[in-house]
Amino acid sequence: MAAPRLPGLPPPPLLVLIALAAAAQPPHQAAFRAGHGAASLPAAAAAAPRRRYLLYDVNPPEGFNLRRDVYIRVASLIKTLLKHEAWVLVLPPWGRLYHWQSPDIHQIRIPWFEFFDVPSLSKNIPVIEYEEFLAESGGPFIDQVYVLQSYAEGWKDGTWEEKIDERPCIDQLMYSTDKHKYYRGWFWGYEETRGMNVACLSVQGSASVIAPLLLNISARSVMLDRAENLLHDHYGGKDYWNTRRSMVFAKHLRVVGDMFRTNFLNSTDEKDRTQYSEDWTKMKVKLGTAIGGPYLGAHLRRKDFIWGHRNDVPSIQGAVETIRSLLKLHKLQRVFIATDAVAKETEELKRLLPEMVRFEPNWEELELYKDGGIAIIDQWICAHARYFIGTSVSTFSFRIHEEREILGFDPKTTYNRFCGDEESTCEQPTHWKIVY
Ligand SMILES: Nc1nc2c(ncn2[C@@H]2O[C@H](COP(=O)(O)OP(=O)(O)OP(=O)(O)O)[C@@H](O)[C@H]2O)c(=O)[nH]1
Ligand SMILES: *[C@@H]1O[C@H](CO)[C@@H](O)[C@H](O)[C@H]1NC(C)=O
Ligand SMILES: *[C@@H]1O[C@H](CO)[C@@H](O)[C@H](O)[C@H]1NC(C)=O
Ligand SMILES: [Mg+2]
Repeated sequence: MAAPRLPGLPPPPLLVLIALAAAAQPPHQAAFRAGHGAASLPAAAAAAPRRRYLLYDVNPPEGFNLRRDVYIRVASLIKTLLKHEAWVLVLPPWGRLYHWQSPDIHQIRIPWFEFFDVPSLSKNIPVIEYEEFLAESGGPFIDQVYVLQSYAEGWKDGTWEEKIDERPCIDQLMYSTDKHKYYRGWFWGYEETRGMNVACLSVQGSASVIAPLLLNISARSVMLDRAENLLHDHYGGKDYWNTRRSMVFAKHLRVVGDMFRTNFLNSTDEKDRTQYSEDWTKMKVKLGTAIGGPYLGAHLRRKDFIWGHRNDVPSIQGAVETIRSLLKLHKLQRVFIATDAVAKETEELKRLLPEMVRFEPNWEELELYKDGGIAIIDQWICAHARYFIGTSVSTFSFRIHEEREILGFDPKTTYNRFCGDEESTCEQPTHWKIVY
């Protein structure tokens, strides 16, 4: 550590300096300073900075694409914390997602590098995988778990204010104590992980509303469960987009998608005028630059989106009619379809639209990339289409919109959705303009 020198004075002894630095800080921060001050001790002790760890999890039924959105909110909290202390975000392992239903493949404790490019994430905020946390922090213990919840009384007088308070737990606690008084529960499938303390926090507001509390406690590792209760600090702003841009898909998945584009859709970055850089911080493409491959990209969200007979989701026949008229309008011969439809529906699709193209993984590919990776490959191919049409209010479609915004497509080719067969107004998705 370079001792800060006061101008005109000889450097005071190091110990005095540490004491001075400590005195100027609130108690818990003083402890951290003392850690940093260990530079005067043997080198080994000083090697690892004593950083604090933020962990989080999301309500189990939430899907992959909403979870990607929660990451953006938590990242802005980390940015706020970093203004005061050294924190690192521990990436919550993927798994046990309701929609990942492919049988016989291991879909639990999946590290982030299987889906995202972790060095790219690191250019935005400090992140580590969960297994690195285990190694670095000294074991499977989380000092403090906070279960986030809303306020039992709702909004008082209907006026919105940002607030956070420790409160009794509203829902039944999903953690229970073992015979050593450690808390056991779902820690991303790591059964040996324990919580030392669990409490419930009622929260109303954006992610950074919790920062003062985190800076005021001594727990070195803190997990926020049900982190989707935090809202965006600033949805759609520069900070939002920086984090979103840093969420680069893992290269092996992009390569599979690109090979599929080349082999089946006559689409390459060069022909499509796609300007792509491996380094997201160097990418800033003017909207309208990318023209996309010679195909229509369509995301047809089915399953739970049709069970409720929602009126903003079309029948298969309705979707095919829309696809046919778009192919004609944009003079395209091919359509790439991403869908979670059941076999019966995809057969109907194939019958009505024999020329359609899908990414259909064989068993080896499915085992290798998993349901999450296959969904990313679908999204990547849709993101490179000349024209994209998605499903109303599907976060899967929203993530494709953002990807196309980053790639520099004309918004007219992106913010489109299918209309329900009987839908009268059919409002189209909002253009969330990228901010650099
Ligand atoms: N491969 C693939 N999977 C899909 C597609 N559409 C939906 N899925 C799967 O179904 C899931 C979508 O449902 P959810 O789990 O509810 O969550 P979500 O990802 O937040 O997205 P939405 O429900 O669409 O808002 C995705 O995460 C995928 O696993 C698709 O076009 N291709
Ligand atoms: C910080 O902690 C102290 C002691 O627990 C408490 O009295 C104080 O209200 C806390 N301040 C904030 C901002 O949370
Ligand atoms: C592929 O696209 C190029 C133009 O970008 C075109 O000249 C060529 O004929 C296309 N090939 C096929 C097989 O469609
Ligand atoms: Mg969903």
